[in-house]
Amino acid sequence: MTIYKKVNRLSAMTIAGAAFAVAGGAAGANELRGWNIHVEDYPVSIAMESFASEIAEKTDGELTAKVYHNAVLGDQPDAIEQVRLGVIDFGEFNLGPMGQAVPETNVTALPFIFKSVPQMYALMDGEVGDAIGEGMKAKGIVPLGWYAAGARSFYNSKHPINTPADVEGLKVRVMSNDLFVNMVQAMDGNATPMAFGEVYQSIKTGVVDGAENNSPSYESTNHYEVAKYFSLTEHLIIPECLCMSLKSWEKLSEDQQQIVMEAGHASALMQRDLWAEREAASMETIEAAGTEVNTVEDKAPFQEAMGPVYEAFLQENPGLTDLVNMIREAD
Ligand code: BDP
Repeated sequence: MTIYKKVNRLSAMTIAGAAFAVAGGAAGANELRGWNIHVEDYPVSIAMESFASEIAEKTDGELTAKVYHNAVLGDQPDAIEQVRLGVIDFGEFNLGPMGQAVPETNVTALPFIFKSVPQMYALMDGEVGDAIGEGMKAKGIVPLGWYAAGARSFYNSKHPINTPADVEGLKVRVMSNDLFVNMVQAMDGNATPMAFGEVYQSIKTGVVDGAENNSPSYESTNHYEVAKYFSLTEHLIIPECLCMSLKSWEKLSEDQQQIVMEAGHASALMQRDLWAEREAASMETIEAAGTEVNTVEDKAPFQEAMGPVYEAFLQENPGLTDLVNMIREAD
């Protein structure tokens, strides 16, 4: 762990402590605390700030919100638990790591389940999103808006990936969820779940050979400096969510709930626009830096390799078969 990371953790503890101290007194009792993993100029971060400003403005300062960027309030799986417990009031999460707590969100983390990013938005804005949202609420998380995270692709320091055989033997960092371990193992790679903030150093020192992510995250974390082969497998299209703790939500008045929900929706629309811009800018940055980007002409062998991942998932979660089919059969 780097010194930077340690300082970050210390300041996280100080911030958390200060927030509790303030919450104990009268002033600031209505300040919501929000978790974010990304750097401040990231599309998610800008949209979350806009969400926070809109809440303060529309409630005339009765309710305020502060966003803590760079994962200073902890790693993603912990933060999801903290939101469920009401210790953190809101956060912007990827539905992949959320799968450990909310089985329904795992459906969106199945490789190649969505046909394209626009299809994912359309389905999440309809019945599929509603069903997943219900699952989240049952576990103490209220979705306020579905954010974009593009498609995830593999990158590594060894060689371009064109076929599943190119993943064989590679040590690949994945987000925390058994589904992603199974996904890499299905191609005979070695998967290592690890916190996002530790990936740069781990690739640099050879603990892992690479990871997988969308281009904005590959760029904003500087992973392209240490893993120069970026192969557009686009194997995961996982939505993200701005969401609130049910416990915090229940403490709001009806008017405040409406304001928060509307601000969440508005911030999601903003984030999707910012996302499209950032994806283009990130591709330019990484290409200018000498990254070797390759398109994958034939994705069918990757999709076929995922057969056992689906089989195991449906066997363990028979209750989610209809939801899986609803997505697979959608145009
Ligand atoms: C990014 C997601 C973030 C994840 C991260 C990761 O926005 O929520 O934590 O990937 O790979 O794209 O851990």
